[in-house]
Parts: sequence; structure tokens; C-alpha cells
Amino acid sequence: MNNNDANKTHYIACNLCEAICGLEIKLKEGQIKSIRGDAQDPISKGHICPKAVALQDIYNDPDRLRTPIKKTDNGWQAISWKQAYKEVTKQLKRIQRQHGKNAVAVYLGNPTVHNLDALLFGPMFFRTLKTKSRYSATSVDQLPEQLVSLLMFGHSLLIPLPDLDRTGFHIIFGANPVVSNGSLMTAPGVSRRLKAIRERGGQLVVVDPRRTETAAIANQHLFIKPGSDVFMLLAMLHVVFSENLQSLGTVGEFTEGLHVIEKLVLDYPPEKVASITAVEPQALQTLVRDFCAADSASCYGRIGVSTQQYGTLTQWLITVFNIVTGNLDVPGGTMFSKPAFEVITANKSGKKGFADHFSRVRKLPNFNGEFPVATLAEEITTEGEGQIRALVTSAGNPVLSTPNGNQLDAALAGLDFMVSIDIYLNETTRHADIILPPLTTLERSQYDLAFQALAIRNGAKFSQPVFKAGKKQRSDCQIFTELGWRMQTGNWLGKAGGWLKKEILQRLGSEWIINRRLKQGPYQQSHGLNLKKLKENPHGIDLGPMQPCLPDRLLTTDKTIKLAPQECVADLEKLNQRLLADEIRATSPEYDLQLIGRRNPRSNNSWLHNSYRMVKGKQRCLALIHPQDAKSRNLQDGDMAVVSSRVGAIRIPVVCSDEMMPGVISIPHGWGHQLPGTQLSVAKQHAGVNTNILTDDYFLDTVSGNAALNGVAVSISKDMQARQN
Ligand SMILES: Nc1nc2c(c(=O)[nH]1)N[C@H]1C(S)=C(S)[C@@H](COP(=O)(O)OP(=O)(O)OC[C@H]3O[C@@H](n4cnc5c(=O)[nH]c(N)nc54)[C@H](O)[C@@H]3O)O[C@H]1N2
Ligand SMILES: Nc1nc2c(c(=O)[nH]1)N[C@H]1C(S)=C(S)[C@@H](COP(=O)(O)OP(=O)(O)OC[C@H]3O[C@@H](n4cnc5c(=O)[nH]c(N)nc54)[C@H](O)[C@@H]3O)O[C@H]1N2
Ligand code: SF4
Ligand SMILES: [Mo]
Repeated sequence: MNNNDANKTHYIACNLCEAICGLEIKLKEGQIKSIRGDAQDPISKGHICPKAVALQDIYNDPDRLRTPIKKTDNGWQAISWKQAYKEVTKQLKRIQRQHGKNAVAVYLGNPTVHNLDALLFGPMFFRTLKTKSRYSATSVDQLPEQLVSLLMFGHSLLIPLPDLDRTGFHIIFGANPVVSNGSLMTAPGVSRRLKAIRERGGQLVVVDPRRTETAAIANQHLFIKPGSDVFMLLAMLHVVFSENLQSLGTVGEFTEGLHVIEKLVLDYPPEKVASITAVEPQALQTLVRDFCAADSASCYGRIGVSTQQYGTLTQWLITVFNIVTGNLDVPGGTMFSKPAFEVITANKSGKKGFADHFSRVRKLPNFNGEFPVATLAEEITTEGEGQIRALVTSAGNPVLSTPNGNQLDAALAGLDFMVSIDIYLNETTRHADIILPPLTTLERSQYDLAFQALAIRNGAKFSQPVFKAGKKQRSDCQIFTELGWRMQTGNWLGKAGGWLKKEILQRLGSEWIINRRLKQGPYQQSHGLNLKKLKENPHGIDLGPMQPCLPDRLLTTDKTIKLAPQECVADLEKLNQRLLADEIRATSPEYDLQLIGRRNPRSNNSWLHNSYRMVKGKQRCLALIHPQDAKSRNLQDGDMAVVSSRVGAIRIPVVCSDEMMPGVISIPHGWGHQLPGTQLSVAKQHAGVNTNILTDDYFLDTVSGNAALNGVAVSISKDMQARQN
């Protein structure tokens, strides 16, 4: 590093969460002197959250892996890249030869979508595996949104985004953007944007079983029983139609199924569902009337309504509610982005993309070539043809992030072979035979393919590496392309072709692809957008607010919006039958409370806890419980409690809080770092417990198979052992 480089100021996008804030990183003598929000980033305008400095801690972390390691009888040993690639592909080939292609499974975790190289080059490797056994964090996250978009608009990434900066009325179901910084709506500085709704005379309403940090800045907060949002939305739609408030606006001409919806919601007057939702009929009516009277309005729902039993139905009805109130594809309503790098292309495969085939053991549907991760453990442990014997994980920690964590932990221990592409030896990767560590954020370039496409304001930004990678390190591009060509089997011509492809891809790298796609994109003419231009504008380029784009952007074959997809209507009919038979019960005498999740400003799912700055201070892995529920169980603030569900039990301290709705307890996920065999010296000291030991691999969204991580029936009691100790 020369003197100029050693004292340079870099401008990059933070890739830890979906907000992709611009950061200003100042170096002094080759070390980071400061990390601040980049005030000149046209979209994030200087916003930064406490997590950003973790980028530095990850880069410097002595526990972070920098070379491949292999599990041996004498513990983990560093090996060369060449040996690692050779052994990994030899084992994968052996297992596929003996047991068939599907015996090798893949699990992709959340940081994959935040990583340009992984998105561009990962598929090259995964395709060579030719396996149907594919899983990802999608099915513990946003599968319902994607499925609804596929069914209604023709593509799983055509996700309507709330036009936060112009909306006059915003309803949030099951999201806490003030803490999470927003999801499936890239909106850096989201608190500021939400407060601005009120400042311009608009309204913000939060529907959540916990009075959250977002509820605290809202005009109104409504408590709702976990998992019952579908009924509230049905009643909201009932009010729309019964009071003749429906108006499709510009999308009316190309929207099908309005009468089906009108008929479906007839059965759900607010009074009928109130005992299920705990939402006052009067409050619900006023909410709908005010929403419809507003000049512009948007309704949004996220993790709390996606990862629950009726995730798909709820996301569907949120979208329907926006459409029938005239709030789709209009400024201030919900709209589609127009990204500089187009990620949405027409499906030419001839496959539907949903329920094309079914999982081996439980017969759950696939989506976009993946099965629900809630089925992974049983596919590993259930004998028979197609049983999973080997696993490739990349950027994922499913032991902590997917339901019935203990079961998956045990299943992974029984694999014939496992390889993890990951920067840490953690709760999941400790089961691997070989770990291949790629570069970290500060060592690589980044263009946010996924989140520029989900941004509430169009923009483009390219970040260059802050630090040069060490000679022994490898990029995701190198790792994936190398594994990909080594997996190619067949004649020497095929192998030579694979080798050539790898060489070309490695040489061209992501920059070439980005440049090409920007030049093919919608801003080439208007803004002269290409990579050179982005490099000249390191703060990023503002490409303006979202614009109406329908019906052009629709990808349904007949270019219409499907208001009433058959998959959703059929499931709703089943729900209605259960309602009539009085079978809608969230709890039982044995498990009389409902568990929900929570995020913390200094956590990022499971993997920032090895940064001391992220975990220092008071323990944050705590169970929040309503004082009444605590009292009736003889629990007091700070007491150790045992929380149990059908599948597991954990010990955790409780905090009494009237933020909670009675009958509901809240525990954050991503903790539980006490497991042996990891290399996480800081995280181990601040271990917390894994709430996904309680979540149930058989408690799923009824349509999509997405895990229902919220609304799980649990019981809580005082930990008698703790008292004796
Ligand atoms: N109970 C409950 N469970 C939940 C949730 C919840 O709300 N409640 N939320 C769910 C959601 S929304 C999500 S997205 C999932 C996340 O689920 P996962 O993606 O499975 O888990 P993460 O904790 O994000 O783990 C990320 C892994 O990637 C590694 N890593 C980080 N950066 C890189 C990189 O650049 N390259 C590579 N190769 N590896 C990297 C980390 O070391 C870590 O092992 O968790 C889900 N689980
Ligand atoms: N600091 C931080 N930021 C993050 C992450 C993180 O781990 N930490 N993770 C990132 C990821 S991967 C994602 S996907 C996003 C998620 O971003 P958000 O969707 O904002 O996720 P949460 O903050 O978990 O908010 C979910 C809310 O749903 C509520 N809820 C639970 N069950 C129900 C229900 O049945 N009905 C209703 N109406 N509400 C319910 C919970 O009380 C909670 O307030 O956050 C991202 N940002
Ligand atoms: S809000 Fe997200 S993108 Fe912005 S600084 Fe924090 S972690 Fe990074
Ligand atoms: Mo997520």
C-alpha cells in the first residue's frame, strides 16, 4: 500500500442489511480511522446504524478464517486451496456417483444476496451439481412475498414496494423497520422517512403483538394476536366492499378477479373475527375508512406476517388490499422499482416455478427450484433413495436460523460429507469437513444487485475494495468458478470447455458483467450509465423516484394482474372451513402462550456476535413477557425461566414488559453460541440461547411451506434449578 492509499478515504455501500447505506471510511497508515455515514450518498444521505462498524471488526477478527481448513483427527488444519478444491470435488463426485445427484444438497444463507460475486458466480457451481436438493434462507424469510408476486404479477421478484417518501398513510403489519432498517423495501434512514409521513400530515399505523420501537413513532399501534393477521385483512377487505370503497384506479383495466375477492370477504365482518385477532371492530373500520380517504396510502407487511402460519394468505391479502383501494402503481402507494441492472427476466423454462415437484419425505412443494428448509433435517435422516448424504452450505447458519435447530444440528453430524463456504467456524460450519473462506466486504467490490432492485428510490452505486486481499485469500468468484469446473465430468472436451469458461469468468470478473448489464439497462440513454460513470461517482447516482410501469412490467402471460390466484383462494376456503368448525386455536392447555421474534439494533441474524462492540453491555437475549402472564406463573424480572414447545426447551431470563400483548412472549433469534467446537471467542462469552430450538419444523405457512417462526405455541415456567443454584 503506498502512502496515498494508506491514508485514503473510501466511499462504499454497507452490505450488512437491506438499507445499503453509503459509508465514508477513512484510513490512516493503512488502518481504519473512522467509519461514518456518507452524507453525499444521494439515497442514504449520511444515515448509519450501530452495525456498520462491525465491518471493521469482521475484517480484523483473529477468529475469521483466511485459508481453507480441514477437519482431521488432530483437529482443524490449514490446507492449500488446491488440496481443498480437489478433496471437496472428489467427495461430492463420489457421493453423487454412489447415491445419485440429489444426495448432495445445497443451503444458501442470507449474506449470499448481499454479495455480488456470490450472486453472479455461485450459480455456475451449483448448476454443475445438478441436484434438486436445494435450500436457502428464503424459506425462513420472504417466500410468501415471492410466491404472491409470482402468482399475481408473473415473477417472484416483481415485489410492490411502499412509496414511503410520498405516501400519505402507511400501515405496517409485522415489521419493525426502526430496528431492522427495513426489508423488501430498501429505504436507508427509514426512521426519518417514517417520521416524515407524520410531519407532512400523514398517518403511520403499526399492527404488531408487541408495542415496538416503530410503534413508538407511529400515530397508532394496534395489538394483534400472532398469526391472526389474515382475519384482520379479510375484515378490512370486507369493510372496503361493504362500504363501497373499492376503486382499482389505473390498474382496473388489466386486473382480473375482483368479484371473486368481493365474494370471498363477505363472510368476514369485523365483529366476526375480533375474538380471533383481538382488534376492535370499530378501530378496524376507522382504519379502513381513513386509509381509503387518504390522498395516497400504502400497506406493508414483513417478517412477522411472512414467517407465520398464514404467511402467503396474509401477504396476498395485503397486496389485494393495496390494489382494490387504488394504491398499486401510483405515487404514494405501492410501486415497482426500475433498477439499473435488471434482475427480472421472463421465465422461459416452461416450469411454473411453484409446486413443479415435491419433497421426498413430506411432499412439500418446491419454489424457484428450492424446497422449504424446514424439511432439510428429515431429508438427511430418512433412509431411502434420494436421501441427502452431503451438504454444501454457503453464507448460512441454519443450525441457529431454521426451525427445530437441535434436530438439524444432530442431522448435520450424521452427514457423509459437508463443505461450507464461510468466513467463520460456527455452529453450522463446525459440522463441515472442509471450510472454504471467501473475502469479506472490505476486501471486495460490490454492486447491490438485489437491493437496488428493491429500493423505494432508484439508484446505482459501485463500491471498490477498501483493502487488498492477502495473497492466500480467494474471492467468491474464484472459489465458485474453480469448484464449478472441477465438478464437470465427462469427456476431455467438456472439461476443457469448463476450464476455459472458468478462466474467462475469472479474468473478466464481476466488473465486466456489471458494465455490460448497465449498458443494456434502462439508464444507458438517459444517464449514460456504465461502470466508468459509477466509478467516477463513488457516492452513487440517484435515478429518481419509482414511476408507474404497469401493465408493461407484468410478466403474467396475458399481462393481467391475478387478484385471486387459485392456490390462495383454495387455501382460504380451507381456512374458512376450519373457522366454521371452530378449529382456529393458536395455543393448547399444555402450550398456552405464543412465541414471536425480535431483532436488535446491534445484531444481524446470527453472525455479528463475534464483534465485541456488537455484544458488549447488557445481555440482549431475553424473553419479554407481559407482567400479567409473568405474575400468574410466579415469574419476576430477571428470573430464569424454562420455555418449552413441542420440539424443544430452552432456559432464558425473563423481562416483564407491557410492550407485550398478554399471551405472547418475544425472544430474539440468532443467539446460542455456546455449542462446542466453534471458533468464536467473543460470541461464546455472550452466548444467549437459540430460540429456534423452540420453533417447529412442522409448523409452516400452509401454502408455501415457509417456516412459521412466529406464533409458535409454547409454555413458560420458572426454572427451579436456577433458584436452587
Ligand atoms: N426465530 C427466527 N428465526 C429466524 C428469523 C426470525 O425472525 N426468527 N429470521 C430469518 C431470516 S429473515 C433470515 S434471512 C435467516 C438467516 O439465516 P442464515 O442465512 O442461515 O443465517 P445468518 O445468521 O445470516 O448466517 C450467515 C452466515 O454467513 C456467513 N457469512 C457472512 N458473510 C459472508 C460472506 O460474505 N460470504 C460467505 N460465504 N459467508 C458469509 C456467516 O459467518 C454465517 O455463517 O434467519 C431466519 N431465522
Ligand atoms: N438489527 C438488525 N437488522 C436486521 C436484521 C437483524 O437481525 N438485526 N435482519 C435483517 C433481515 S435478514 C431481515 S429479513 C429484516 C426483517 O425486518 P423486519 O420485518 O422489520 O423484522 P423484525 O424486526 O423481526 O420485525 C417483525 C415484527 O413482527 C412482529 N410479529 C411477530 N408475529 C407477528 C404476527 O403474527 N403478526 C404481526 N402483525 N406481527 C407479528 C414482531 O413483534 C416484530 O416486531 O431485518 C434485517 N435487518
Ligand atoms: S442500516 Fe444496514 S446498511 Fe445501513 S449502516 Fe446499518 S447495517 Fe449498514
Ligand atoms: Mo431475512
